[in-house]
Amino acid sequence: MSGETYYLTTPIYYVNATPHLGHAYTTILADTMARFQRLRLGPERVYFLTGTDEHGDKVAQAAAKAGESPQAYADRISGIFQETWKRLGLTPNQFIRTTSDHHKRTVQRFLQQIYDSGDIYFGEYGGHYCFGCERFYTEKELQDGKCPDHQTAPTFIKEENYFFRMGKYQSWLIDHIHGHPDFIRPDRYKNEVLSFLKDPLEDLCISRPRARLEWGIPIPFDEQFVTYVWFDALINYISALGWPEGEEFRRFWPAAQHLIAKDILKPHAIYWPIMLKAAGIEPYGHLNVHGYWKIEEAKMSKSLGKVVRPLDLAGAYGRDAFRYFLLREMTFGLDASFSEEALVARLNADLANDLGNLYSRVLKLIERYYNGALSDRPDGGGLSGATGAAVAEIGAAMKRFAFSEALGAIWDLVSATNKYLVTNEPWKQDPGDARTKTVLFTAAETLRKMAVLLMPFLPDTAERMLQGLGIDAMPTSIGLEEALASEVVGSPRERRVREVRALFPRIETTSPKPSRGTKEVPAFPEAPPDQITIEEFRRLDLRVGEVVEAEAVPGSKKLVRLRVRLKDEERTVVAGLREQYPPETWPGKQVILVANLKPTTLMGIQSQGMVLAAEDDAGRIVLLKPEQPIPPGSKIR
Ligand code: ME8
Repeated sequence: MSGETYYLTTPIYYVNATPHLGHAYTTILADTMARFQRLRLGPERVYFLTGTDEHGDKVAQAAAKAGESPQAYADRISGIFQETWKRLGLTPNQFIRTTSDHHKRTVQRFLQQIYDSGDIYFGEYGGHYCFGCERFYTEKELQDGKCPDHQTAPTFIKEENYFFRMGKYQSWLIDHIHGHPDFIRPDRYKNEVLSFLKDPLEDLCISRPRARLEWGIPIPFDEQFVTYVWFDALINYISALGWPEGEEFRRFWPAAQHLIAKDILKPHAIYWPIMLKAAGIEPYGHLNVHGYWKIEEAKMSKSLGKVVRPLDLAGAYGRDAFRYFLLREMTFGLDASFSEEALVARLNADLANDLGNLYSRVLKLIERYYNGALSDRPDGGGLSGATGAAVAEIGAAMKRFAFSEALGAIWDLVSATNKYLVTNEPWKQDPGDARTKTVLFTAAETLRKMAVLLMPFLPDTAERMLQGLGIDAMPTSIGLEEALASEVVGSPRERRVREVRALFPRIETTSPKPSRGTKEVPAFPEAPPDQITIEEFRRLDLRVGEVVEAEAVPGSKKLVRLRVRLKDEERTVVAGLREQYPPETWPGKQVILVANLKPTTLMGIQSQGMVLAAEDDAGRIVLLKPEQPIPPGSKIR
């Protein structure tokens, strides 16, 4: 294998706000790509960087508003970003912070170098400054005299500053973009940049007087000034790798790819390549630009009060379901609309129905027919054409960051497998027939390959699928094709299944929201506030469940994690009843479960329902159970 490496970065996010859907989206895309490349090239050849952007006016103002020092404030918000990525299961190799000493030294070194080579000069500038964007606008760029992004009037500021000679490199940049057709992709963004470059490029003001802004990296050759936040921030992409001498810089920089949204195209497509050129560093390989998530057609932003919190969504629906929706719903490069209804619809249709049912169906048949072990089957290749097609399509799509297409290719394989089963109907055949065994073995083998293909996209689900198929060792550094074929990921000659748990619970959508533009219709006939109508009561899906296993939740005195069987599915339920009912007392018990409770995460475990108990005035708690045993799943009316 060649020495191919892969270096992928996300923007470093401002710490003036906590993570929202947009931040989560870019970081999840990058994580998916990093996992994909790790599978393809081996983990040691891949480097995935994210982090936080902590200097500048915006952050200084947010800190002042919060009544904290800028550093304490940046520490706190950066910590929330790091914790959020951890809880979403994201796997960056490094989380960089621009207030780290290493980064500050690198920025100063970079500045000194281009100052020494004559690309920075001192001068006076008067211009329209937008504090929200932290930059000057030309008359032409303003819309009705206002900042086009913030819709606020800029402040006219005249001051002395340091300037970077960007204009000098304009024709070099235009030539570079023409010479490397996918330097900026998709094409619409390349065209936008080229059209911007038709006008002469102004030099970039790269300092801010300390008298006006303290919160920045001091300019090494003039202590009266700090560095403009964008000039500081962009350098993170090389300071993280230890530029100039770092071994990681040498290995990974030649394979650099940036991932951003369209809002920060200009600094990445224009300032950054020119900064690199001026410092004698090769330009990055590709700038990959995605569109914007909109909520009800509005641009999502804190100021508009439309913020979607990634952890709330991942907690409610599961982090893989959240991840799946984001990856699948947005065509790379274009905008998309976010709604919780659309997320639930995809979860029910694609995950619970198509993939989840296929998986449960195959594993249950193998369990029922062969006690879970299907061995020495001659040929598991009945779907190898469809699998090969999926692998090829995924590889091609991922080269273009077409995540949605890559998932589409996996779902084509899911459909092909479902169709194969419907055609062969193993559930109607004699388990002893060689053909029945071949069909089920082929389906199980395809599920195994599907799980490997899903690893970058739905990592938790892929792991559960492989475990259900009796495979514990996850493939790592063996290449995608090898991972599919490999004995490392379970011997293709034998397929054992373990307990079958539903991969995704279906989310019941009993009260569809009224469509936009219509008057809100009350969902139920009105009742006095302390009473409920029979219709309201019927919305509760109360079921009898049977506890199959129970264990204490580590780190909690009260919580116990239960596996509760309903008719033909199992749920994980976290109950706060451990003090009254220790884990060993649960197995075999019948309980009453609120089965359509919105899932919620407790101590990192998703709870899919609630067990009912009664409490007397003295606080004594007893569990409710059916008066006589009744089949699990029975409905309570
Ligand atoms: O611009 N849809 O930080 P930032 C999709 N610190 N992605 C979105 C989004 C949306 N509605 N909103 C935000 C900065 N994003 C600078 C970057 S890099 C050297 C410095 C994502 O916190 C998207 O990745 O404003 C976008 O580019 C980024 O967040 C902007 O994050």
